[in-house]
Amino acid sequence: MPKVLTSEQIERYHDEGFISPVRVMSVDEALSIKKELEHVEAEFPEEMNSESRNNLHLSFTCLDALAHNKIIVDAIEDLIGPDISLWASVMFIKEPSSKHYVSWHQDATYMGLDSMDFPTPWIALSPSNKDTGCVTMISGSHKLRLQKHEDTYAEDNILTRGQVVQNVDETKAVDLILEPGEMSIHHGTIIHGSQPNNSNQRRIGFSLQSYMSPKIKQVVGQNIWTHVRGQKRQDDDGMLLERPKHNMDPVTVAQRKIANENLSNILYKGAATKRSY
Ligand SMILES: O=C(O)CCC(=O)C(=O)O
Repeated sequence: MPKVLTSEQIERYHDEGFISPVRVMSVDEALSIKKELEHVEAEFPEEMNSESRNNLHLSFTCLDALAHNKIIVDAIEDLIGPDISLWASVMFIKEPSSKHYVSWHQDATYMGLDSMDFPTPWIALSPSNKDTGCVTMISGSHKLRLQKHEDTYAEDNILTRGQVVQNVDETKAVDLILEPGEMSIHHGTIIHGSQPNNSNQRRIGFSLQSYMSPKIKQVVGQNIWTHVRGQKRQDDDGMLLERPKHNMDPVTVAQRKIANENLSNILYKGAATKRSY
């Protein structure tokens, strides 16, 4: 018996490669997390900015709470079973009237894992729609398996390498319109991207990329995982990420630094250029 998702949603995840929308919390609750986030962003600009956007759940308790949110994790359990670890998290912010976009890509391409079958929830902390530059999915494209990606490092492309898949069947594109407090969940090989934010407000999405069972192994580089629920992974080499006891907890801030260096070594393996995120 699924805990949060309906059988129809689970079926859709397998058939189309994504589910959207799923309500995680009220609009007011999400906007109060946004407020808290913008407060810590202003207070600790070195820790959180467009270049320092990975694994922020290790620095700020409101994001740690999202990574362990019962509704999110129950939905993930409905898809992958009870033993769950988080690979990393990414904060995707598009400023008002910014040209920033995300090109068509598949997440699994540079993650260096021995499986590509894992889900990523993307939680809206502000309205995400055509105007603000919502995420768009190519329905069913997760069944294509990995496509060739060209690394462009295009200036306004906020993906690590500006990687892009060509010849995408855009007739299958579905815009994921989310209110604050709603999430989408997408598969590791679905082709997706997003357009610039043409509105006068920020578009903020927190991507928990990705939740996985301990059966999935890191085969390129070394990742440090956040244990979430059930059986712990055995491949942490003694390093376990802790949960921040308060904002900017020095223990987890130090762990974040190491985790992000490892992440960068994984994501940019063999790349000619390395960005700072
Ligand atoms: O936030 C965006 O626009 C893109 C998000 C994305 O590519 C992801 O979460 O995998």
